[in-house]
Amino acid sequence: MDINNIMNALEVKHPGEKEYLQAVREVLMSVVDVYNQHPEFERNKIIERMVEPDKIVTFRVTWLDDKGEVQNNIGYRVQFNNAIGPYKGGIRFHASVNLSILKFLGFEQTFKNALTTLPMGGAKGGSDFSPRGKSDREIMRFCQAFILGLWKNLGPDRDVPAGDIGVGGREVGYMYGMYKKLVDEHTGTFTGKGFDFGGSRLRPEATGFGALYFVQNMLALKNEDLKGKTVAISGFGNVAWGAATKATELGAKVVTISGPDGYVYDPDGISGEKIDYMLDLRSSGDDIVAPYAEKYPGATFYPGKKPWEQKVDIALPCATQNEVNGEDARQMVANGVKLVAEVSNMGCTPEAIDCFIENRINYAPGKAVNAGGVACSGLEMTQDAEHLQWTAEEVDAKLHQIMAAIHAQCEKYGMQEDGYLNYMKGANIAGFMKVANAMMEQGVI
Ligand code: 2IT
Repeated sequence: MDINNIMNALEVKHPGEKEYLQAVREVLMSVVDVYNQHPEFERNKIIERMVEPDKIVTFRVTWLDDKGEVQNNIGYRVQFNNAIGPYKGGIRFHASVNLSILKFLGFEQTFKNALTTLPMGGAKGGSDFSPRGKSDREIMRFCQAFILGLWKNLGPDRDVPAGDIGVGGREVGYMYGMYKKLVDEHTGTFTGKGFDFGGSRLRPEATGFGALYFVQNMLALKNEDLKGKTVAISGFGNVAWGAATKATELGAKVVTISGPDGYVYDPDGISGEKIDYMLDLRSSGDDIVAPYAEKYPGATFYPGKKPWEQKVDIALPCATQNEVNGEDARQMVANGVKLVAEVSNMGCTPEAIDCFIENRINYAPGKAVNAGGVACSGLEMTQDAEHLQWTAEEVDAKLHQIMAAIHAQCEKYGMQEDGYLNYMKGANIAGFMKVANAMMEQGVI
């Protein structure tokens, strides 16, 4: 495989799609050696087929705001790869959403879902609609209009969406309600649904909880655990909330959260009711964390700054892509960070990842660390299909097993001769091999 040739061809076809090209390059760099040992992959153009989405749907979403004015947004669904199962992946509502971002997310999702051990293909969708400052009724009308444009492409064995940034239980409820009305069947074609209508226990917590179970596995390999460790978390959404809850439960002290306005440092630890206060901040719809420092005077708000400047043992980026850059990474290394686990998708820039790996920091990528979210979605699909709902204990036990299995795959493919575990390489190769083998066995299609 000639990575530069492939990347050049891709750049000509998809000019300026920087997040997508970044995600593809990272995977190609990780898998090139393994790929070259399989001439049948090259003959069947596995890479060329894998980096291109199977299908992209774009549609206009027109809805009425509270003033009765007509609003237009763009809706997308990128069905990336269904070699190992139905398309599966979240929906993102954020002003920044564009095709490059959704293609990078769909590409990553394909490998992540492969790592979960469950039969799910990769997809992602969303809209440039910004939920910030919108009323509940506006959100509902937007969700309904979005589904009017998308529903024909979905189905329990075809494509199963879920939440992502800007899409939580409320939005999934509104989207699923409209979907159900249109198909006139209660098929469970969304995950992240409310528990009363087919949702899974622990789905809201699963991304954050799973991430901490993964971190436990990373630490266990070094005969360490979370007790007494300080943790920097970015973001203050659903994922940050789940991660802070579990980190605290396991004996660590979470000292930061962040928003688009800056970050909060709380030396006493963000625990108990302070964690739940995050949810109040989120539901206010303002998208800022500054009020935390007014409510809890022991904390300090740093406007316009990132939490990575604080000295901590563990850093958990939980906000969005490329939130840790090379400069941040160098500062974290200088401050003696011991472990960095991306909970956001592609949370670190390539420069930051290089810095962590060069310095032998215990670093793991999002597609391994945050896979507990979509894994729990897979468990929700199973529960819907068998018309049963499991207890939180059953779901949690499975989540533990799945995160341990993902860690084992990283270890199998990422352990270097010098004893450094390169999780990025391990996760990329493990995910790639599963999808590549499935594509090979299904012929040239
Ligand atoms: O990035 C992700 O894995 C998600 N947003 C969750 C996807 C899902 O289908 O649960």
